[in-house]
Parts: sequence; structure tokens; C-alpha cells
Amino acid sequence: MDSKTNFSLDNKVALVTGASYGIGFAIAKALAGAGATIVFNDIKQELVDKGVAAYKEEGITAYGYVCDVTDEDAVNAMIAKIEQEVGVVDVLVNNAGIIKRIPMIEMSAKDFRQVIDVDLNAPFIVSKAVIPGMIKKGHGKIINICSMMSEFGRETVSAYAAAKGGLKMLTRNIASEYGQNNIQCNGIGPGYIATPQTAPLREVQPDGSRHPFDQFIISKTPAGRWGEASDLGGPAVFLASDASDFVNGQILYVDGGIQAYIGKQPS
Ligand code: NAP
Ligand code: GCO
Repeated sequence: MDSKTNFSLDNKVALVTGASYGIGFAIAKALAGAGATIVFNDIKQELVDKGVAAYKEEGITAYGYVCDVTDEDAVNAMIAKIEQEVGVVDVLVNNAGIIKRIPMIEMSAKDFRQVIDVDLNAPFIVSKAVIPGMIKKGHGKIINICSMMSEFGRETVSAYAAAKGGLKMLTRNIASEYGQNNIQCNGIGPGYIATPQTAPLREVQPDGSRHPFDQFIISKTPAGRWGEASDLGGPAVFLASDASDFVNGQILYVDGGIQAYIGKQPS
């Protein structure tokens, strides 16, 4: 089959960080559906165990590892273990991430640094750990889970926007530096997706009405809905497959059109 239309991930090892649930889990499920062997990590053993069981329920034999992606020694040890027990990582999805919604002048430097550590430093650490193996194999795919906040700001998310903006440029720099080794590095920029991370923005109000932010996102999205984590699976399979071998340094926004839309006019 011409590689330009080859979406198969057969014989590929895909590591998705922070993928016990949420967007990471949905992306890993889609990659498995295209033939990849799934490896994932989480900070807590109980979550890794729950994740392995959840993948099993989907008919997926996933390899789970306990690892804090901000800890370089732990990441290097995990990658060595994965290479020994599963195989060299062909596809890395830097998905693990946190957000702290605090007005900037009320945010401690410690909190700011923690968000930068998980959302920006960790993708650097994990990418640095897998790239040598990709170079040896002669190919590799890195997919960084960016955000609309790679492009926009909003109240209370200064650290997150700074991290995701930086992740967009880290994506472009990895693409620039390692494209010569047939490694493609791209980003996926989800819009507003219904996961535990955004649950506070969708809480039903005491009077039974939708959260004001929920109503805001619905009005700003042409699709008129929040995204589902499963909406990100297809784009991830594309960027993980041979079909995207000449796509490099791009951020693929999967946002239902929110960035193209002025917003629903008041009736
Ligand atoms: P989520 O539900 O909060 O899941 C985040 C995952 O990352 C969890 O499994 C979490 O594990 C893991 N994690 C956090 N810190 C970690 C660390 N230091 N080491 C290892 N794992 C860690 O978030 P989500 O909504 O699925 O988001 C996943 C990614 O998409 C994030 O990068 C997020 O910024 C991005 N994103 C989300 C949206 C959205 O609307 N939901 C939109 C754009 C981008 P624990 O449970 O153990 O903490
Ligand atoms: C927020 C949301 C967003 C989404 C996502 C949008 O508080 O604004 O959590 O940041 O998570 O990143 O693309």
C-alpha cells in the first residue's frame, strides 16, 4: 500500500503518557484500533491498574507503568524498561497534563512552576528519552497534546497557557531538529473536551441550569457541543501513521470550529 494512505499502526509501539483515562485513554484506544501496541503510564499504581483493566474491557492488552513524567530519572528508567519488555517506542503521545485555574496575581510561583513542569518540561523529558531509539530505528512520531491555549489566553489559566504556548514551539523545534532523522513531531490542539479536567466548567448549577462557562462554550462552538475525547482518536491515528510522513511541526486543531467562529449572535 502506498504509505501516503497507510493509516495502519501494525507492529508499532505507542507510548501515551497519563492515559489511564480521559483524552489519553481515548487516543490510546484509537491507536490500538489501528494496530498499535499500547504502553501508558500514570503516577499512581492504582490508576495504572485501573487503566490496564479499562483497556482490557476494550479488548486491548496495554502495558502500564508507574511514572511521574516530571522526574527525568524515572522517565529514563521507564523508557529502558519499555524497550526491554515491549519494544522501542515508535509513537510518543505527550498527553499527561494538569491545569490550575487561579487568577495570576493570586497564583504562587510554586503552582505556576508545577503546571509548567508537567505540561512543558515533561514533554521535553519524555521526548528526549525516546528520540535516540527512534533515530536508531530510522523513524518516529511525536504527538504533543497542545490546546486552544497554545493560541489564546483567558482569565485564570496563565500557567497553562504559557505551558501550552511553549509546547507548540517545542513541537516545532523537535520537528526542525529531528526531521532529518525521519521523525515527525506534530501537535493536536483539542478544543473544549468533556473530561475530568473540564468537569468544573460543566457543573450543573444549584438551580439546575448549565454552568455559565458551559453555555459560553456551546455558544462559541459551531458544532454547538463540547468535544468528546473520542473526537481526538482519528486525528491521532493520522499523525501517528505513515500517511502523515510529510506533515511536520503542525498543530492540528480539533475544536469543532471554535477558533473560526465569532460566536452565536444573540437571538
Ligand atoms: P485529565 O482528565 O486531567 O487527565 C490527565 C492525565 O494526566 C491523568 O491520567 C493524570 O494522572 C495524568 N498526569 C497528570 N500529571 C502527571 C504526571 N506528573 N505524570 C504522569 N501522569 C500525569 O486531563 P484530560 O482532559 O484528559 O487532558 C489530557 C491532555 O489534554 C492534557 O495535556 C490537557 O492539557 C490536554 N487538553 C485537554 C483539553 C480538555 O478540554 N479536556 C483540551 C485541550 C487540551 P493522575 O490522575 O494520576 O493525575
Ligand atoms: C480552561 C480549559 C481549557 C481546556 C483546553 C482548551 O480552563 O480554559 O480547561 O484550557 O482544557 O485546554 O483547549
